[in-house]
Amino acid sequence: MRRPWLCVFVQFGVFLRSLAFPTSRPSDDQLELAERYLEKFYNFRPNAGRPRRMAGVSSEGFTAKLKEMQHFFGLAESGKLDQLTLAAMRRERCGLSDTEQFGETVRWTSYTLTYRISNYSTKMRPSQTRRLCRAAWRLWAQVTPLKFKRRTRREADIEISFYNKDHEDGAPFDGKGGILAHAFLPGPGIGGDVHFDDEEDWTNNSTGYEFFAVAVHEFGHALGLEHSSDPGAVMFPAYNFVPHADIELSFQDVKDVQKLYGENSIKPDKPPPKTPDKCDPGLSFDAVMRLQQEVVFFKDRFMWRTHPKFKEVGITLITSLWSHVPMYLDAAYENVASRTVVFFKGSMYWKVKALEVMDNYPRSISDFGFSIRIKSIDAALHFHETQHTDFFAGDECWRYDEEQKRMIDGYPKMISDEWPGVPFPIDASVAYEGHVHFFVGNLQLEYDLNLRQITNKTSANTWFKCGIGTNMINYGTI
Ligand code: 0D3
Ligand code: CA
Ligand code: ZN
Ligand code: ZN
Repeated sequence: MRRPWLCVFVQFGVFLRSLAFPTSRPSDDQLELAERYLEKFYNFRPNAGRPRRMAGVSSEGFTAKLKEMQHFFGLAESGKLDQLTLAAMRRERCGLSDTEQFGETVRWTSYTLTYRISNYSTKMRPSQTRRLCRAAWRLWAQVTPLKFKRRTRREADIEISFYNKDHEDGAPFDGKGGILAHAFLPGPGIGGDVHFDDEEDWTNNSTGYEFFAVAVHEFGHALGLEHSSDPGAVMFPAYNFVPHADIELSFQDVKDVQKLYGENSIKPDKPPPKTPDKCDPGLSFDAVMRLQQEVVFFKDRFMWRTHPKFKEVGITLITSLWSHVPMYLDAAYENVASRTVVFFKGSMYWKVKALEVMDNYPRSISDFGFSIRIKSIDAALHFHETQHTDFFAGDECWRYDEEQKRMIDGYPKMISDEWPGVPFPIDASVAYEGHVHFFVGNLQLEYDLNLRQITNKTSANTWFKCGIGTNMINYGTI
């Protein structure tokens, strides 16, 4: 029998139950989640020879790595697997490699495919289910020569059903949360069939999962697509959609499905969104901030985290770490003293503590004391030694006193007076190890605070350690 596409790496059901009834000892599944997480992100190596589930339980390495992780997330450095720590790991699960690797490419040979909704969910009206399925197939049909037709009586290529727990295909569902659905690769019989877990809250509110998003993903599997490592792709292995956001196929999804079926003769009016490439010589940033030992770079829906201990700079969705922080940011900084992170977009700002947006946010940036003509800011630059934050807006610089919670007298000043040689408007700025780094387009300008001048110009993505030749740019005058 064919195996469905399962995402087996984390037992969310067990995890969710443990949240409701916290126990003092973590379960085997929680330990396994933590171990895998620390292996992947903190270079943790469990003691060789001991059984996997037991490894690391009492080893010092595990506790030390766990503390390192807790420090980064601004959690109590207990070295214990408490609920907040597990929640933070769970958010990052998207970075976990998908353990299921089939490798085989299978596709339908017919370009007109039929589907049948063999039963309906108890959570959604049949008409709504039909409408959402039609819309989900349309996304794939728009970029390929494929056509999808719904059948009501005769057997179809693709059977769509809702099931609870065991439904006799060797892959029982796990109740609310965890696995949301699965699908079989193209083929006869059960091949191409899609099963949804009917215990999910299939609604469009923020607690449930959007049926439409899951359907687009599962239909991708039913067409023969594997999981994608691109966090911007619909075929990314973990659900990471922002509530109410428009769901669309990414550049990678389109490329993958067109490899199997070719293009649609009608070209789309706008190209699918591309996940930014860290080695693109034209790469620019929306915002850059220091976060404990890391420097975090923001672009569109994504961020890169450079940690001195990580060998590679990885890309993730902003929402995989901070679920209610907006994308396409203007500026961001960490207030080290209060352990809060502040994000700016347009006229609003969001304050985040221990990964959660604090109550009553977002709020208006007028709180900081900007004049009414400042509709948005370009960049924020925090100095934790002096508790000052400089905000850049057009050709102006505003200096804010974090202790007094007000703008310092005499500001705004012209950037050309306060930061001589720095062009405007800037995209982003960050202070790191005694230097200030300004980002303007695909350039990074290093500013010496003592000399009060720019001392170095490099490409904006210098931090990403891209190979020589991949980021050759013209450093001409700006
Ligand atoms: C799944 O259930 C996928 C389905 C999926 C994945 C990404 C986008 C839409 C649908 C099985 S093929 N993944 C699990 C998941 O994301 C790991 N569960 C929800 C959660 O966040 N806990
Ligand atoms: Ca489930
Ligand atoms: Zn099934
Ligand atoms: Zn999947």
